Amino acid sequence: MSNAPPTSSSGIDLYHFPTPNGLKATVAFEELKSLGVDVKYTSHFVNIMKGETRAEWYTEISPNSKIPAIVDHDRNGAKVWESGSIFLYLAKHYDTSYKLHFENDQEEAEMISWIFLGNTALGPQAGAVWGLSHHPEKQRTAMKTHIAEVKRLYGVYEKRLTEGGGREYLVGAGKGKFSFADIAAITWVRIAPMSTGDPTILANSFPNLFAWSERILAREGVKKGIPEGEYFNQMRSQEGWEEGIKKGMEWVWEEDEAEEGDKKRKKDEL
Ligand SMILES: N[C@@H](CCC(=O)N[C@@H](CS)C(=O)NCC(=O)O)C(=O)O
Repeated sequence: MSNAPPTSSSGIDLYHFPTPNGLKATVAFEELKSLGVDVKYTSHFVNIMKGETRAEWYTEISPNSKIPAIVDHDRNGAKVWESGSIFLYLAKHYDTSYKLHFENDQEEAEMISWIFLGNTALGPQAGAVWGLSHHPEKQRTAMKTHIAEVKRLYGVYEKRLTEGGGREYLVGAGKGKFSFADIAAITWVRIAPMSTGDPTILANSFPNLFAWSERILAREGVKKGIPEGEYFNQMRSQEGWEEGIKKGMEWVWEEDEAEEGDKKRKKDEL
C-alpha cells in the first residue's frame, strides 16, 4: 500500500502493523470493545518492511514515520501517533466509564508512569535487541548491554507485581485492575525469549511477571488484538523454536565462553 488507503467517513482509522508497538493499539481497541466501550475502528496495515511508513500520505498522519497512528473522524479528524498517546486519547475521549484507566487521580498518575516506562524503556531496549539480532555485523557489546537492560526492567516489573503480597496488574488498588499500563508492557514482555535469547527466562527468573503475562494473554480482547499469524505466534508454532532462539543468540555469548575458557586455562597453568 504505497498509496493512502480509503479514508473512513466515521469512526477511527488505525494504521498499524503486527509488531509489539502496533499490537499495543489493536489490543487496546479490542480490549475496549470486549469491555463494552463504544469505539469503532477500521484497521489499515502499513507495511513497515516495505518502507510504507515513509510515504508522504502517511507522514502527514504520523510525522515520525512510525506505526501505530490513528485518525478519528468522529472528532474532527484528530490525528494521534505514538502508542502511548493513543492510549491517553482513547482513555480521555472513549473510555469514559474507566474500563482501562482510573477515576482516582493517584492511580491514573501511576498508570501514566507505567505507560511511559513501557514506551520509553522496555520497548526501546527490547526493540534494540530485536533490531541488532538481524544485523550481520553482530554488535556483541551493544547486544549485551540491551539484554542486560531488558532483564533489569523485567526486575522492575517483577518487584511491582510482588508488592502487597502479590498484584495481578500493574496499577490499581488491592491486586490492581487491568489497564493501559499493562498493555504498554505485555506486547514486549510476551516476546521475552527473543529479547533475551532465553526461552524460559520469565518462568525461571521472573515468576510474577510470567504469571502476569499468562493472565493477560488469556484475555479475550488481548487474544483478538494479537493475530495468529503474528511473527512470534508463528515462531512458537514451529517445533524446536526454543532451540532455534538459543542458537540464533549464541554469537552474543560465545566469545565470552571462549574467553572464560582461556582465563581458566591460564589460571590452571600457573
Ligand atoms: N514509541 C513508538 C514506537 C513506534 C515504532 O517504533 N514503530 C515501529 C514498529 S515497532 C515502526 O513503525 N517502524 C517502521 C519504520 O521505522 O519505518 C510507539 O510506541 O508508538
